[in-house]
Amino acid sequence: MTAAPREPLEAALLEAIAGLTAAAAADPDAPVAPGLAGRRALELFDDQATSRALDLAARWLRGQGAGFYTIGSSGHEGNAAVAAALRPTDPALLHYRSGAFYVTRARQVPGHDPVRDVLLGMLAAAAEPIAGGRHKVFGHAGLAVIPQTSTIASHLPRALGVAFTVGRSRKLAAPIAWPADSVVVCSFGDASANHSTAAGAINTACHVAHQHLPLPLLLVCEDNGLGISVRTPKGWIAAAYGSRAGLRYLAADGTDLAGAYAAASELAAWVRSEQRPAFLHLRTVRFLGHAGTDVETAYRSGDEIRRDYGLDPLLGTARLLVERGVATPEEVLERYEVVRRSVLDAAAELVGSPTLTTAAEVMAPLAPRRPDAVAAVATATPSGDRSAWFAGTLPEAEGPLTLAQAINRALSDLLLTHPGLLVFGEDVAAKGGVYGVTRGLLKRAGAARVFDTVLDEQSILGLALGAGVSGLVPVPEIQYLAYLHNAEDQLRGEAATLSFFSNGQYRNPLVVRIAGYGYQKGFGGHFHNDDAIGVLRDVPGLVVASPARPGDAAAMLRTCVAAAAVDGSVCVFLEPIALYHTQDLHEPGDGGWLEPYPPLDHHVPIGEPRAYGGGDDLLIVTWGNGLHLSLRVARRLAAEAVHCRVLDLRWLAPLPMARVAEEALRTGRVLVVDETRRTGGVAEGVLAGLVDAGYGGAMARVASKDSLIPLGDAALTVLVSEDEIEAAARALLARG
Ligand SMILES: Cc1ncc(C[n+]2csc(CCOP(=O)(O)OP(=O)(O)O)c2C)c(N)n1
Ligand SMILES: [Mg+2]
Repeated sequence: MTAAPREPLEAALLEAIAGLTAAAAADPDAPVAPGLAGRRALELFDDQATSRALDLAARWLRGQGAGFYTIGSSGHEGNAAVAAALRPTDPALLHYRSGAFYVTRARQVPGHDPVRDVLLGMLAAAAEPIAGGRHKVFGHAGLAVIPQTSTIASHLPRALGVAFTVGRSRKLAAPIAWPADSVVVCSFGDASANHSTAAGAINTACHVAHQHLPLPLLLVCEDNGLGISVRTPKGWIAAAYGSRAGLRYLAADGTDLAGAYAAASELAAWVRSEQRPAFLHLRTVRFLGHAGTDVETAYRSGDEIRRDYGLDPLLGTARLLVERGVATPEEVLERYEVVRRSVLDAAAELVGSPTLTTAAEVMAPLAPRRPDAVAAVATATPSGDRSAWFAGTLPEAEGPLTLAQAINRALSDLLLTHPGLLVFGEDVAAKGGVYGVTRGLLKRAGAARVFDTVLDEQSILGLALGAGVSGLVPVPEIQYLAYLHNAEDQLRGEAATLSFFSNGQYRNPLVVRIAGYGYQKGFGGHFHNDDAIGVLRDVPGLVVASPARPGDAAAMLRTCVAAAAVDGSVCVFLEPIALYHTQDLHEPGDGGWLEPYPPLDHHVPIGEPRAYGGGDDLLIVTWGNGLHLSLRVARRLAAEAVHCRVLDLRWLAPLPMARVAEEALRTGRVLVVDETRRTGGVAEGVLAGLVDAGYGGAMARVASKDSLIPLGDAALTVLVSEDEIEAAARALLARG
């Protein structure tokens, strides 16, 4: 391998340091800034130089075809001061330019080697400590550094959630993963500060603080004035965040280690003692372009780029050390060279580290499933006094229940069983939900565990992500399926990826209840009857439960909560609104849809469908409202001696394909009844799955139209109807 080239940036730095004037030697234990001894400042210089050298190594490795990542931290090394002002147990969700923070944090804990950690990340090495070669990111389970995705600002809702959980932990009987006096630190760039995800999370932080609820959150905006090539207007970050109600703001110069340390220390101590959010505006520069591939001169003049060399944080720290007599210019230069050499040597040694080589290795941490352990938890007898909890009438003694009632009783039992379970969302507490599903839970479990949130689905899911990664079992509610869509990345991009990108070391146990689907009588319009779930079907590892019957709903909710607690599963629990209060199946007053509360030792394993009827003439595969429609059609056909078997999938991800294929082979005719859209609907998966399974019999589908849902009875023109199901069934039967 060729030697790493000297960057012009380095030449400028070395020359500037050499030009500093030495002062009389001072006691290294004397402070160079309040609370910062000279000796400590020297260590922080090493950390900053280490981070810089890692950027050089990244470019060098890339140039040799060995490395895969060149977004660096050069110019941002002032963030070492933020790490120095915090405890190594304070949960950190870091910007991708927080390399010096990471180095300083790692060196606060004996036995860590941040250089090796970061280099292994660049090399996509399987031994990399957080993502195991799946992603280049700052993260370490032993350092409370939670890894981030590449989606800028998407980590702020989770950071909000972690801070909320820390603040709430004193009121909960369940332990959390962090000390109760933690400060949660979350850093991001200046352009990212404008993203609606950031703006929403910061707004929610202010909203929480305004209510005097504890929220120990330190936001750090690393402001280099650029988002790739786009300039942040001068003064914008201060204008946007400098005077927000409930958010304390301090600005610091990232070139000035002493000043940055003083500001970070003041805010960290304040956030810790006051349990209120603060915003540290850390002004930085950005060296070496946005990434190794970015030709910065296309949008910045050479003069401007060179002018920034004077604002190099390493030069700032060198000046502090030299002026205070902690080191001579020669000693600083020597330290720089030692650090540089050791990092580049380590890089050369690590080239060729084993990488992931099989799909099985890659996918191992995606969604671990231990069904036996899940079953044990799902069917455990609730601890605590159920009789007192339910005020005398146990759900199993209530007689037949509706879907809404069954979910309500199950949530109640689960709140009793799992002290770390939280129920929250819009209108879930005092009102008990738009459809009464969470009615009474606030009174039973208390306001610390059942609470209304701000009207922002990204924040609702962010609170859940934060609670989950902190060791609780969040059960948030999204009021209507249509309103998941504006926050969906928190589920798809964040919750469902954490286990993968942390090699299973961090998890996001989560059961998000979503009321959805069409067929609501007398109430409607698209946004309350949305039936589009394609966006959930392709998220790797996501569990999608969709019960139709009351007994199933209670039992499946037990499973989802247990899977979240045991395996860290990310579960979506899709509830058909139109069936919430349905009582009858075939005739008015028959009560055919109601079911008793299932025995406590009963649950439904993930992926297990439910069969109705033993007919061999036709298999109808369906779920949700489609089950109600299909069972009615099946009865009409039975009157003509056509015997159907109706299979309720119950789980839409993973689809129970083995069982579907087995039942299909028995009948030789399959009709999939899909109440969601034709495109992206579940039927696509079922029919393709049957082909994959080698099924060669007849098959067909009916699905709702690729339409939005109109108001009133016109909705029925685009939703699957009993007539369509019956016609399709007859057509299949006619094929012989
Ligand atoms: C949601 C999203 N949109 C776009 C991108 C592509 N992108 C990556 S970094 C970046 C600029 C971020 O600028 P800033 O927040 O100021 O951070 P900096 O790189 O300057 O430190 C963009 C647009 C992304 N990663 N995520
Ligand atoms: Mg920027």
